[in-house]
Amino acid sequence: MPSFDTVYVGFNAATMASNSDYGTIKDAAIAVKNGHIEWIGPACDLPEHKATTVNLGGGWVTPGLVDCHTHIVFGGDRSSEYEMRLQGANYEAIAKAGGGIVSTVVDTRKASAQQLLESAKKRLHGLMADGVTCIEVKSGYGLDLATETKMLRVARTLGEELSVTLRTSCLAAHALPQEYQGRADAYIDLVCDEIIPSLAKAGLADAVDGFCEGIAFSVAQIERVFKAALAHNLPVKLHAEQLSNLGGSGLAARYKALSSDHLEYLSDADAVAMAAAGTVAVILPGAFFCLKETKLPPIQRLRELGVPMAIASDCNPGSAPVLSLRLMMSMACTLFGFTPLEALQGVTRHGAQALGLGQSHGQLKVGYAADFVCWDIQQPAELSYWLGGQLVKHRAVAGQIT
Ligand code: DI6
Ligand code: FE
Repeated sequence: MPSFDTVYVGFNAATMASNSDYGTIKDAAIAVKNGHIEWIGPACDLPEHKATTVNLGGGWVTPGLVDCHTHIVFGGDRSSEYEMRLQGANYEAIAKAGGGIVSTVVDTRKASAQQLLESAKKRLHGLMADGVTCIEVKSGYGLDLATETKMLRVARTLGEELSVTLRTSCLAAHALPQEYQGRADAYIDLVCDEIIPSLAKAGLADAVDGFCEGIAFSVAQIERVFKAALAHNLPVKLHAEQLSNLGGSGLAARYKALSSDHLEYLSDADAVAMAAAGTVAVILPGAFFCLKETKLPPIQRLRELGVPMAIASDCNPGSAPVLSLRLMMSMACTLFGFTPLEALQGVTRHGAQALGLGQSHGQLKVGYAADFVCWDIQQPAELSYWLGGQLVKHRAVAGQIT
């Protein structure tokens, strides 16, 4: 007789274990052992066992949602900037005038770790309530060693204190701090020679990210950051082609990046390079919407090339104050032409792939983490159909309902 810790029954499952459909199992059962899926299939085929059986009482179970791109740790807020943008000011002009990312840097440097933890917890609770069980959290509002370290320590604490799988990224190359005005290459020296080595040594960064853009860093500067990351065995990813085309995604592909994110201005050649490199395209509809962007990311081309497309919240105080990943699924469908299946793939298997967790998360499959959500819906497409509402019935991380 197999030994399970818990067996869940009473739901249909969208396992997402297939590349081309929901991987549906009607009237399914999931057996959990040591936080992992030990058995999954139709309840009628469940082997005899002695474990506690929990009936989830109907609905659909999907893998827990993966939000693979967030900036949830930060000080202050930028609602006044939002009001300025509504009056016609633009994001790049605000950034050039000392607002934008750099203003959040001032507030994040001032905030205590405890203040950062408390405010980030509230945001994370919001995302979790809407189905997130796995999240990536970036630094990037410190831009000095002490504050980048403080941010990633707070991120690690979030992962320890809340029931969520959490991955961190060092985004020291996010913006040029005030004290380095006119000396961008000197700041990149600091990032490569001090910040990345120190965070890597402390085990605080799981990956290294950057912002390749006119208002941030050039391809040549980001390449130096990537070299430093690889020297410390850290995988890379990039914010690229958000506001203009600099070719950052081609660089990301050359460095076998986990993902290249935003991509509204992605060139065809760079899309082809991403496909060849296996780099995930992370689509961020919240930033597109909040900045009233009109240039669409080349979704049809990415689809044709077979580039895995993930969807994330980009939760941040400037361009995307987003606390619902389901809302991003809806926007990906309505604004970008995703199908509801692609949207669910984007926040499960492809989101996990973008974090290097494709072999352990984002699918309901034997050996994978027993992270799942039971939704109060009749059809999986409803996950990108409803805007708002409370669709989560149960949420389990490592097999424990939380
Ligand atoms: N792109 C973004 O969408 C965020 N960072 C980035 O490089 C925005 C960050 C902010 O405005 O605070
Ligand atoms: Fe971002």
